[in-house]
Amino acid sequence: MARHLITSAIPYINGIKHLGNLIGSQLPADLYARYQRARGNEVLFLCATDEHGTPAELAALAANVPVVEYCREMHKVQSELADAFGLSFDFFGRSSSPQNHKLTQHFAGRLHAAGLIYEVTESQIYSVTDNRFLPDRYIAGICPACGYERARGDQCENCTKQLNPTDLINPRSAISGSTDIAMRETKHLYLRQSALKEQLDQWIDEQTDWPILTTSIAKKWLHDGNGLQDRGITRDLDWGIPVKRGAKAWPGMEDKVFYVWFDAPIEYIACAQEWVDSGEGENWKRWWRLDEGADDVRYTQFMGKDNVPFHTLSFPATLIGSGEPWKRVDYIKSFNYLNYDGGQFSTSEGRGVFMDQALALLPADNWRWWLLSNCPENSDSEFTWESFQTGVNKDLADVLGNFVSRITKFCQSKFGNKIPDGGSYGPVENEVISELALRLANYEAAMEGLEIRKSAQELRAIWAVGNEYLQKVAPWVTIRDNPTQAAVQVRLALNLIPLYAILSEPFIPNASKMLLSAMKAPTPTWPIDLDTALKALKPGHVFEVNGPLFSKISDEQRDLWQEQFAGGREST
Ligand code: B3M
Ligand code: ZN
Repeated sequence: MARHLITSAIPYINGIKHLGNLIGSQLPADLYARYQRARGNEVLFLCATDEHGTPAELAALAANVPVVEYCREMHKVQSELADAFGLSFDFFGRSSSPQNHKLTQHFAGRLHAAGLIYEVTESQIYSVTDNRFLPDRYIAGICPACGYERARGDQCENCTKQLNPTDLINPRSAISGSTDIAMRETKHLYLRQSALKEQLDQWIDEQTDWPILTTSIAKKWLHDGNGLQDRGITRDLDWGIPVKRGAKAWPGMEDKVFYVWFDAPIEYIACAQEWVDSGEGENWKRWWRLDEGADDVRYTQFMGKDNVPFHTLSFPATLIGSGEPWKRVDYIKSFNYLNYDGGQFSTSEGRGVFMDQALALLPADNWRWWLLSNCPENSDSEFTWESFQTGVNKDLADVLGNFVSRITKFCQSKFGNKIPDGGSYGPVENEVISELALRLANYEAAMEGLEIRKSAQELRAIWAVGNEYLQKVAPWVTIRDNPTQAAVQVRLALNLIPLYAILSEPFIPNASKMLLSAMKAPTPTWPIDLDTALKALKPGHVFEVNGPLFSKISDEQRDLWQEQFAGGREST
């Protein structure tokens, strides 16, 4: 039995996530976790909320609640939405947990002892009106690259360029809007990533099977310009993990906290500790410590492309620099962006479809299927209402749903609610089985290789085999002259349903559950032997026909939704 540690990038706490966020990390991570569990492998699937940094403080300010309370509430909201989307985390932690405080300070202490942290006195933007420094998103202004008026101190949301607060034109405070801004000196800690460049470079070179998107971003940061830059890992903020060396104070750093990107990846480890401390897990070290049994773990991370530098360079630098035997990632699956109807999804502008809104329209499986089968894997992709309608209507309703309802209804009308007896496979049945065997192998290879769109295509093709078979043998015709022959046709087709259920489960877990319960079938297990699987429902086995599995989206509905969502939502 293989052991899989799987983490999704941890979503910022600042509001409900949109579908672009969801498909960029959490949903594909869930697909993989479900697939590996179904194969009988041991899986630890972790995610958390990313609660520090300026996004959290600003969102709390806008909501007019203390940041501690804001984070507690939003963690609950995000956790409930994750459940409703079927995200099967073994634990959904919080980067503000005591475990993460302690572990982050521990890493800082180790890095300091190894000579990998140094102090820098630098000029930073200070708001006289607000009486504080304005790091990252506390500062807004005009993007020097594209002219966008509401660019933030860390990044322009319009053109995605990474920025420093001092790059902005006409900077203003994001808290008060004040332009009474001065430069003041402040002291910060820097992580000497440059000292680890050789080791990181070599490690990235060894990852020959990683997606190009992942390695090309890592290589760019390693080699562009002056090579890998050291990074500031502290901020002048109140909310965050206090700067300490292990349990000891850090002289001169008393009023500062660690930068959100320093503590957020450490939460992957702390999350496993939270899982154990909550009483759900037993031993986090056998997942994370190479000296305590983690050497046979395969660790896969999922994230959007903007997160890649932090996972290929900064976080590994923290782990390597500690000098301790921490498990490092084996495979990084990264994603491009999902766009929304001719533009970008945007949290701050409320543009696009957000997780809560999506579930108010249709069950999670509809969204899961469309998002996964159209995920921005090799390039950006785009959500349009028309494409969504097509995915739901054609794939789910016409192919899978229609197959199930056609064969169950036909059986019910001719043989009753039970698997009919008699007859045996002929050439057509054997052909169906060979085609399925081929497609199943393709599907497994694509899932193992994390080629998500390809897996979806193979799955769709597997569903289509059922319809094609029915079309070809036409049991409704066969039954007139040869009821025994019709019985074997119906029996084979009905046996495809539990097979489809297990293969589809990672994509559409609820529909899969409904199919298994309608067929009163035991969950088939991997490895799938088709001959056995397709005879699992024996003659006489009783099943129950339920309502349609998926409803179609009408043109009117589609147009209505498109219009409703055109205005955007109030930003959260
Ligand atoms: N919260 C950024 C994001 O949600 C950040 C990821 C952290 S992963 C350690 O895109
Ligand atoms: Zn810009």
